[in-house]
Amino acid sequence: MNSQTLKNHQAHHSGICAIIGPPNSGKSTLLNLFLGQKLSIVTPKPQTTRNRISGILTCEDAQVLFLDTPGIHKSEKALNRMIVNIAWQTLAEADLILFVLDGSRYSGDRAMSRLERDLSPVFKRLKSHFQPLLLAINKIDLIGSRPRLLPLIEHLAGIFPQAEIVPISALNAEHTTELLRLLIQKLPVNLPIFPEDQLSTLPMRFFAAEIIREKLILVLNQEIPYSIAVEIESWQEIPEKNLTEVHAVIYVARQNHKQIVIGKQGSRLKQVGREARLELSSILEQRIHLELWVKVKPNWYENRSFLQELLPESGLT
Ligand SMILES: Nc1nc2c(ncn2[C@@H]2O[C@H](COP(=O)(O)OP(=O)(O)OP(=O)(O)O)[C@@H](O)[C@H]2O)c(=O)[nH]1
Ligand SMILES: [Mg+2]
Repeated sequence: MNSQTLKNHQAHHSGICAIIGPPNSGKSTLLNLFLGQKLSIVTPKPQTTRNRISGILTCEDAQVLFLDTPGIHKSEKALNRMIVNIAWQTLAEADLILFVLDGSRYSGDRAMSRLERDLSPVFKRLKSHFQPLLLAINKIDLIGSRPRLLPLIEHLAGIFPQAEIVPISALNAEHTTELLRLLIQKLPVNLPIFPEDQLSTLPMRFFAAEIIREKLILVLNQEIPYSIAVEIESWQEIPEKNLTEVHAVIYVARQNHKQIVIGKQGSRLKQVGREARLELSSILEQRIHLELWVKVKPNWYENRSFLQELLPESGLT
């Protein structure tokens, strides 16, 4: 069946949807909701996502390759600039752009000047992309009365007259089905690209490293979560035992961070290991033997070859 035949009968849409927006706006939460499964890590701290995360949604009339991206923000730090670059680069590959912003931050007093201050350079750059644009105003569950959103909606409609604007709550799945339907209709009429049971283009070991990093971010404070990297050193599947053995290294940037990550008598590291193992085990439906090591790699975020390994899509050569 070719795409013309599909057009004449029930149209099947497929394509790439890039999910972008400021840090902490709920991009990864929304991706997970669309997929009906947690794929991208989520924490209350900004700059959680560091890579481009692919998630494939297959339904009867559509297949969407979602690309969740790191939050776009301004920073002097090389690592942050690299991860923001990953987000912008992703747009070039997308058929459709889904921009997610935190509506609760832009409602109420002085909200529009805050929006201008935070996002006007981002909007300017976004305007140079010509793909269809959907603007999701997220976290509406945090906004007491809906009319408080009107100035934001009007403002966004003024900047992006062609865009669809949809207020949603990714946390409570409010208006997210409507958003997904809209999004699918805007994708090209095309056949599916991936097998229907494929959930991502990334390997499981990548997600294992992310799960460990998520558990670390959740137990650590201040700047430490931002100077941690996780790498899977070995991954061995032993089918006859229904077991996977995973060895992972947690890199910290400073000697004194090592003890903080390990905790008193290893308690913090044990907690992280236990939580990551349980999550991995339930995803893979098998037993997991997880070993974690903490290594000091001084200022790893300035080490180009290490960064290249860690963030292969950053464009670093
Ligand atoms: N109240 C509320 N909280 C939300 C909603 N969506 C996401 N959150 C919360 O916002 C925080 C950030 O969510 P993420 O999905 O990690 O945000 P992100 O945009 O992927 O963040 P980065 O990866 O850092 O760019 C988490 O604590 C989420 O639970 C929502 O609709 N309502
Ligand atoms: Mg994220």
